[in-house]
Amino acid sequence: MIRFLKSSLFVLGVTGLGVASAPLLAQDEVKIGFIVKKPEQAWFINEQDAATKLGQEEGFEVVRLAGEDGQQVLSAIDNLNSQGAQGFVICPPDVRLGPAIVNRAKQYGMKVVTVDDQFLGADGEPMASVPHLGMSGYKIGQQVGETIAKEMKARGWDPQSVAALRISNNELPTAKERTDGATDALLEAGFVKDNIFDAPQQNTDTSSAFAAASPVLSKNGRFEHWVIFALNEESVLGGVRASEQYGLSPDQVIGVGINGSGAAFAEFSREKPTGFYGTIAVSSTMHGRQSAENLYTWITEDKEPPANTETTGTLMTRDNWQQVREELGL
Ligand code: FCA
Repeated sequence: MIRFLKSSLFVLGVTGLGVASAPLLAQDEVKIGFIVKKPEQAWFINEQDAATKLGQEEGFEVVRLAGEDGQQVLSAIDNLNSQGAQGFVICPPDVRLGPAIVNRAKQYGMKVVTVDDQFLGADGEPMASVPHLGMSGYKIGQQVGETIAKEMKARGWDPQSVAALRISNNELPTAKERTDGATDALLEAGFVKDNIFDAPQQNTDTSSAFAAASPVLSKNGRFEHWVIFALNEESVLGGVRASEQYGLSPDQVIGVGINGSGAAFAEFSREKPTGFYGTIAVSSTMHGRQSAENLYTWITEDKEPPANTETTGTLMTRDNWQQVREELGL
């Protein structure tokens, strides 16, 4: 703290400007929050780990917090303020909380960047004023659809015999982009449009996907083969578990997820293959590290991060998962 005061005064003396406009120096005590909507999911654990590691390397502190609903997010911000944090990275539990979160941060003079799920403004449009880093949802969705189509061909499935379980979350824009991308790629590859069935999930986790998938499978028992896709691998795994419970065998199911996190590694490590064929891996390490770095640079050098950074993915299957994991630093 003494160090902090000293260097702030130094900046004041040299520039003659008020404290508010003096950027912090890198050696000052910088503290940032990293708030995530699902702290128990491997994707978010890895993001927070990567941010913490960067902080250790560069000399700033990262406070890891859960924000599973609006109330919890607002108290997390209050908590960060009382600890003297200068800003936070957040993946919000509901993108429509954007304006409320930005207001609270402004009250405290904190900087905010979003990771993964971008805020929506009151007009329902993405809040371009908040720097964002996330996956390029539509393109990654297309990779999912192309992977499924290729595997259907490899297995020699007749398109008429195949149904798609589309586990959807249309309230969340990145989720809709991903499932739209997958749908378009499948249709382009000749998938039968009427054979696509929606299973709307309440949340972005395995149990909500399982609950959404089960009734759709039982209602459409006439199909011999199923493909499964969703916004992430946790949800595809929920669909795959539902297909097993319904009595489908792994060779009747092609599930392709998105993320490439511990949930997928555990599945690929099973002795026998399951209906979870693959996942489009994105680097959660890079997401956590880069978003924290962007915020840190903003705080210390007053350099606002790019408005929107879009990341890409790589197909990971049972055959190559360890290699892809290494390449992406996961
Ligand atoms: C959303 C999903 C996560 C992850 C992230 C990049 O937040 O819920 O699983 O895919 O986007």
